[in-house]
Amino acid sequence: MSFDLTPKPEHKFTFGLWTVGSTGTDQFATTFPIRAGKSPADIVRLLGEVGAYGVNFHDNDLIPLDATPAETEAIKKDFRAALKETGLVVPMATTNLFSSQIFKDGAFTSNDPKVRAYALQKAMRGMDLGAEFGAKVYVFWGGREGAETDVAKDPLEGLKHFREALNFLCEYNNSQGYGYKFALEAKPNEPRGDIYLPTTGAMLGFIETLDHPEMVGVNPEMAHEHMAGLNFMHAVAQAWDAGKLFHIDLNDQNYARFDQDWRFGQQSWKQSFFLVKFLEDVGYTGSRHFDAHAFRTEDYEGVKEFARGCMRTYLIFKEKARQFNEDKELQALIAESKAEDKSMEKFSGKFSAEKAAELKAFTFDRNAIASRGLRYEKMDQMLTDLMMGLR
Ligand SMILES: [Mn+2]
Repeated sequence: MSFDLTPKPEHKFTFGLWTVGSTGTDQFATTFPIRAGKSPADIVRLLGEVGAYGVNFHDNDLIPLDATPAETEAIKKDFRAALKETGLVVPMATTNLFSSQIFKDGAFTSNDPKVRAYALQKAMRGMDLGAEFGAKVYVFWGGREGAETDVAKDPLEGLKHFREALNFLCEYNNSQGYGYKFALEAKPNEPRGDIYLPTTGAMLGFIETLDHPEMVGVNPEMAHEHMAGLNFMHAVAQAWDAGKLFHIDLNDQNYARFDQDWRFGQQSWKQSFFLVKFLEDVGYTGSRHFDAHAFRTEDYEGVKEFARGCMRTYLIFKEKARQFNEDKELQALIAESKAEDKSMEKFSGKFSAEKAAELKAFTFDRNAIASRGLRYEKMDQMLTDLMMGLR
């Protein structure tokens, strides 16, 4: 093997405190903790040891919900010291608007105005905390912004409340001079029966209805789109095309299952390959954030293997993408499949009445065009060979 698989700062590999810090309980609390909890500072040290670039947090990953001011200051001091010691940065922060019973029917979209106001307060305090550690991206994952039944909760009202909250927080961002970019993360369901704005595409449509659409983009998560049975890379491409790919959550997942949050590349080699190739080809420069958990079978040595594996697999696919792009035979077949034809140029691009008239009058040989084999079978097998090290 001739290529370097060592994670480096320029790769922008980040993990959440909640990812490698997971104690292995599941979301239904049917299992007890498997690993003893680590302090935020010790999680930073673990990430430093495996070579990560950054660490992200929810407000309550760092500061427990009911911490006293003295406890809060002590935790921040330790955390800051660990960042300094390891050189890790905090590119992203977010709010936990889902783990407290007050959010049983949502946060920003709750029917109860007291809950909505509390959620806003919590988000502002979370933004203060993130800014204190230099975060520039603020993620919103509305885990409980949804319903099990539409009998009393109106999705139109929900969207209105969600919009009002984001508009308020955009103004707060400006008033404090934080310079955050907001990134909305979609998920189709779990923990709610249905979560509003269930896909990245839905989020992209919603963003255009906000007061400050330029401040708001998306944080697509691989597992969440796969839960919905969708092609993740296609969602990411749409976000990129819209100039809205502000952050990305990498992990893995079997299609149409519960939120499995596996190590990046564990399951879906090909989808992961195309995703990495996309990010590298377009020149995405944001964080490659692994929002995933080690198996519940693991001790902290296994957690380190998990974290190293996420980064290693990314770098393997990055190298494979380079090989793909430099594979002359493959590239020739791709070019051939596009059947460049200069005589068609007159029909493309901007509309004109003359062009439309000429195109309407043109005769196409439909059978001849359709009879051409595109050789996708050959290329796809070549990709398999390439990925398996046979090219
Ligand atoms: Mn996520």
